[in-house]
Amino acid sequence: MAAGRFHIAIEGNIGSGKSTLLQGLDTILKSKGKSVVMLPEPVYEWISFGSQKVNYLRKMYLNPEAFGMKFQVVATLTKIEQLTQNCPGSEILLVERSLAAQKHVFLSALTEAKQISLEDGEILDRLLEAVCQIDFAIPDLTIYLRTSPEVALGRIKTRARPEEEGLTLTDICRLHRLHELWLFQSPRVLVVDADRLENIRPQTIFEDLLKKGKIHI
Ligand code: TTP
Repeated sequence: MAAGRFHIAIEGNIGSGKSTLLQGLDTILKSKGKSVVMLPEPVYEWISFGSQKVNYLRKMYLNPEAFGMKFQVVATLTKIEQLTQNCPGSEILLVERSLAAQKHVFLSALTEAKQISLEDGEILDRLLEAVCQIDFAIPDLTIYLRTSPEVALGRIKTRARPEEEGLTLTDICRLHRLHELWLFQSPRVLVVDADRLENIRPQTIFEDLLKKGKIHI
């Protein structure tokens, strides 16, 4: 628990519904009088980074061999900046994805697909390994929105983020398998069957967390 805050991370495949749950839990916790800091994935930075407003997310999807490493460095940097901002007095930190997801899921996916060189992969792996051990990066509780790859891909297609239009079922299956290896059956993880929309209603998940003693309000 960093600086006395209870740190909740929401994980799951692309399109699993993390952002919606994040916002819903934020609203519920605030309505219970809690002081919450909510950190959505900083996608706006990834599509418009620095003075040149570079869209690294697009570049990474169009040419992962050339931009996979750069994109992951940008994703790591922006996540560290978010997590280390000073928010005095906040009781709960609600974060979309942890830094560990970048190591266990996205770096592993680039490595498996041979879209990153061995040298670059080792640099990133050591960087993420080191950063993931720092207090601010360690969640007290992880909520895993577990979707089937078909459902996740369906939601991605419906949402139609332009950068993601080339994503295939093979890509999503790989990300699904890496999430499963990392999170399914690990301690301190609440696994939610997120294929069914009623299961990812924030109120349902909030009540489940209370019932299972995962949070105390
Ligand atoms: P997600 O973090 O999955 O955000 P989302 O808005 O898709 O989540 P949800 O639908 O569940 O609300 O990823 C945003 C994009 O960034 C997605 O295309 C995957 C990509 N990404 C990487 O390629 N590498 C990374 O390390 C991270 C964190 C994301």
